Amino acid sequence: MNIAFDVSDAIDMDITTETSINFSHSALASGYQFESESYNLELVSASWDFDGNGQADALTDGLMMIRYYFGLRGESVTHMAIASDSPFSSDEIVAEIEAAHDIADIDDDGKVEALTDALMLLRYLFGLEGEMITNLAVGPNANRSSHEAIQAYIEGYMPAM
Ligand SMILES: [Ca+2]
Ligand SMILES: [Ca+2]
Repeated sequence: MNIAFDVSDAIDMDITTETSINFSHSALASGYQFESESYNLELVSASWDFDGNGQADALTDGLMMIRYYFGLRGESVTHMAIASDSPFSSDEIVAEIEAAHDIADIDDDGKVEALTDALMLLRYLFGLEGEMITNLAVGPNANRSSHEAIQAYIEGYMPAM
């Protein structure tokens, strides 16, 4: 079972790093007992702002993501693509891209790829809209394929203003 949680904007992720998920029953079939174990959910903030300068931009964050998913590593990912006001080192930025892997499957086909997910993010960050984002870039097995859904998904992980 997969459960998606939306974390309230009122939560300061610098202070709150985890929360307990508790389970209780509302109905019990006769002859059965309910047993539950609480789950500690780690809160991880994620956005497309890999270089941490407060904005997600095409020629920095978007370009670095597509390079990473083309298989580049280390400074080949970040060369000439880090925002001048980024507080992060090259290694830290690559770690941020890796940490965002869980959100990076934009078309929800089970894998993150340069010419689908990363390309759509890059197009969005260049300011394209609608089908201009998704044209020939949605994987054949995508579970998220409409340009409306994909644009909304990308917007959901834009860094907070
Ligand atoms: Ca950025
Ligand atoms: Ca994908």
